[in-house]
Amino acid sequence: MWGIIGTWEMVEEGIIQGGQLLKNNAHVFDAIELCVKNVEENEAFTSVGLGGLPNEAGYVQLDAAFMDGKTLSIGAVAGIRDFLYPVSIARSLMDGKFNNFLVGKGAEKYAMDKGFRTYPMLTEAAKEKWERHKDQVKNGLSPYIGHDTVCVVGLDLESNMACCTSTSGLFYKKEGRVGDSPIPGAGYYVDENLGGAAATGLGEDIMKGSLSYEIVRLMEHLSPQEACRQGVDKLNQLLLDKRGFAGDISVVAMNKEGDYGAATNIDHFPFVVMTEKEGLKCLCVNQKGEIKCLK
Ligand code: SD4
Repeated sequence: MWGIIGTWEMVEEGIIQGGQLLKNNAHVFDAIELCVKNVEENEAFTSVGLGGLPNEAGYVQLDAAFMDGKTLSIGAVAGIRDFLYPVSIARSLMDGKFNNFLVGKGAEKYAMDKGFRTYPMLTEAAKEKWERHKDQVKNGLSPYIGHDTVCVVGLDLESNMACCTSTSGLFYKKEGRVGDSPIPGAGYYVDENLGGAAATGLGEDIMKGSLSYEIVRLMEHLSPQEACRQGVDKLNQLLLDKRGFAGDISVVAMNKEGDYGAATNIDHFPFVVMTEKEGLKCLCVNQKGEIKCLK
């Protein structure tokens, strides 16, 4: 059995590429990395990699992570700039026993030393949007728009599972701000005995519930769909009870059988999945848990 699931419509082409690899017996690491690289290098997407919207200081500040469901190895980078494929840097950081999660200058030095490809990640379009936004923010608009992390969970024919994330984070975030996406347990988690889950939305709130870890644990007794629904509903309610506000929270998950699920507390959360059982599906889920086919 093989399968791959990812967040938002932008992931469709990458899911098809990753799915093809899995079908041909590739290792899950290669399939999910290819999928996310496809999103990172596409400058049309304003929330991941090239073309990502900049932080308050005006540059694109990137976070990415990779996790192996067999060994629980984790690799992650946060707050790096001007590397084309942050996900590949994160993957390579899984290898060592120490120094698996690097931030800022240290992460950039590591990536340079390892020969990862540098690239000017701020496009003209993103810069223009930043210029316009800067003026609007002065007039009291919320800075936190234009966010959508790519998160992918995969299962290969040898039953290996892994997941990864990549994001430019929230538009106009403070310099140095890190969200949930590179944080294990919050933005992603995978234990191939159970399955994997990954989250997108307001990192500050997703972290408060260690949401991806919670969903993976729930998959011990529940289907991925039910685990996603319970995980999101519980955190959403907890945030409302304790703080009177819950930011956007959306998740995808897959288990070792290739069954999948998704849940959200927003009106419309699109996701894309390709499995041996069902082929390619572009779906969306709403906060009631209703799933619709997008095409
Ligand atoms: C963050 N979770 O940096 C990311 C942003 C995101 O959909 O996923 N938005 O908080």
